[in-house]
Amino acid sequence: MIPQQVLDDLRNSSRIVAVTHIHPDGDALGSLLAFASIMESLGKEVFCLLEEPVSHLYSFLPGQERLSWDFKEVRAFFEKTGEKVTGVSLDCGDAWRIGSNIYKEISAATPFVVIDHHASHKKFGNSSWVDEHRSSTGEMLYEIAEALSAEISWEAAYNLYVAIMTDTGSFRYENTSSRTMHIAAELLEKGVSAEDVAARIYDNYSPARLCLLQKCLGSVNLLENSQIAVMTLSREMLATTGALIDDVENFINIPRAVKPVKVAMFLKEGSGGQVSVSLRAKGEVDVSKIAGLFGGGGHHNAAGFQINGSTLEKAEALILKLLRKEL
Ligand SMILES: [Mn+2]
Repeated sequence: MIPQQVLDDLRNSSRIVAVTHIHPDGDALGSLLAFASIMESLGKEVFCLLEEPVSHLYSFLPGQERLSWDFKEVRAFFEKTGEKVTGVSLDCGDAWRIGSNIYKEISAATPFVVIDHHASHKKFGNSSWVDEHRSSTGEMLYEIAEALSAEISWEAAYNLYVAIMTDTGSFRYENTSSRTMHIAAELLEKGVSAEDVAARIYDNYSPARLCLLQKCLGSVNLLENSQIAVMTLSREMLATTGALIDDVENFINIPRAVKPVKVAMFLKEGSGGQVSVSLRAKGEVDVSKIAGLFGGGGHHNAAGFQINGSTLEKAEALILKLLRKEL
């Protein structure tokens, strides 16, 4: 059930600043764009604010001219009239994941409405709908649109479909329910092509991305009788292939797909001793618990976090110690 306060806050707002999490994925961007379209169909004005430009992997999303990473523009939006601006956070499990720069820019937004499905969600905002059993924020927005009797345009349907498809690993993960499939079917009814979305998400490799994949796969180590797979990305691999950091999206699903693997870990070397860690699990291991120990978060089967002042080797040893206990 959608909390009444969330629906009331959305109904009563005429101007909205909508945000999502940093390093936005398909659910984050698809939800943000769909939300703007849905609310605009109700006559509301929506400003979609991001911390940085959209990854080239998602440059096909319809309506992305709505997105802005220009803080001057958002300040102008706040100043335009005396009217209050409602804040809406989509797919964000923790206030800090909105991004500290954005958080400052939107601090005047009130009320602040939160819609999310992360198991590790830490409550924030004035009203919220958080349901960890939902496949995606996109799935939740479909129901919000229905509850508000809003129109779902082709553009909104396309973006919601991207959101749901990417967060369910193409309707394969345990978060895929019969309701997820019903909603996906409704979106196809609105003219979205499942083939088109799948091709744009999965058949979109640049030659540099393939070279990077070769190097990342070359780094894979299977440990603990192949129950743990470790994959690493060094800064040198990026430099020599000419690929972009966004290109690593979905790489981790390959070691995860190895039958005996229960947890796949992907370590990415950043600058200044920063290591980003993605964990993907199958079955009982709860990787959001491990991510939580490092200040990160996510879902039972997919989580991430960062370690500062470390190296790939040190970070790997540290996490392996924790993972072995969970097997
Ligand atoms: Mn999501």
